[in-house]
Amino acid sequence: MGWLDRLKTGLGRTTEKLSGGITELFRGRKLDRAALDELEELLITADMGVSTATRLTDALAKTKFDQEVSADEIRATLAGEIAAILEPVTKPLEIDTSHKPFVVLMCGVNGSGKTTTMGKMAKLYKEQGHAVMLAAGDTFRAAAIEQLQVWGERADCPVIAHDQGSDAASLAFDAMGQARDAGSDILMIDTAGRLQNKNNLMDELKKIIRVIKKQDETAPHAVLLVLDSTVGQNAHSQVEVFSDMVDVSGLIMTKLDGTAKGGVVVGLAEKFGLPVHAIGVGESVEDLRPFDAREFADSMMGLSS
Ligand SMILES: Nc1nc2c(ncn2[C@@H]2O[C@H](COP(=O)(O)OP(=O)(O)O)[C@@H](O)[C@H]2O)c(=O)[nH]1
Ligand SMILES: [Mg+2]
Repeated sequence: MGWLDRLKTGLGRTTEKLSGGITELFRGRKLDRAALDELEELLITADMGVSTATRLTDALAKTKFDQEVSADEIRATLAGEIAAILEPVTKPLEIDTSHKPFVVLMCGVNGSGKTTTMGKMAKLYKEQGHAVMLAAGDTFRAAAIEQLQVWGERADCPVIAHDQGSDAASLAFDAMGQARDAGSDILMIDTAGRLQNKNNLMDELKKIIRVIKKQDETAPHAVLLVLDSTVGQNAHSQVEVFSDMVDVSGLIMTKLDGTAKGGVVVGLAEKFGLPVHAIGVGESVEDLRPFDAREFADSMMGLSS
């Protein structure tokens, strides 16, 4: 299966809700106030958020108010508007090779997909010819360390790990040194995501960043917030919470395949304007890809790009 098919299949539940919903709404119908309200509600239930939903319906009303409209016209117009919202955040993660290593810090709540995404990215970067090192910075759970080691084997990348329960910052410090000694191009550092104790997590992340900067004051070069799309609107508060703790430089949206809430990506783009580097639509390496505004918008509306 090629990427576009994976994307379409992955976004299936969101597409079904949106595209299917639009078909139901617009059967030989005028785009009057009632129709706009119903459409707005549909967009909100796909987790676009209220302000994005309003913006999208306003855009439709501007050109088509009180006209007979087909579901296809609505889908095409919405896809265009959505792509326009997503365009500014479509930015693949650029690896600046003048940094050696280019340091990537992964953050996000437990279960959001940090370790898996890191493993997938490591494999992709490795295949592109970069020397990649991984650091098992979620020292809280033994399973998290083992999980990263499995990905390390799969991606054929060394994994720096300390014992469970050890200090994450000292692991990060050690990893920085080892990556430099080994001449690694990219160092990816995993972290724990225990948001239950926000202050502890904040202290831990800040300490990790402090020790990284001791070895390279320009690092970390990317701080990626991994968000589970199935949490819908809750993703907004996760962005706020993590942005308070660290300078989030970009987002990765995972598990778009498990939800009809794919609209959350659009709402996040509109509200925060943070780059969306990649999206995950399944558990395998092939299911993680750089984000593309047009592809995403068209897939969500059930159009073929
Ligand atoms: N369906 C699906 N599952 C995913 C995706 N990304 C991650 N997962 C799964 O989500 C679960 C939690 O991922 P993990 O990387 O351990 O999360 P972490 O706690 O943030 O490190 C694992 O079972 C992953 O396989 C995705 O894009 N789609
Ligand atoms: Mg993990």
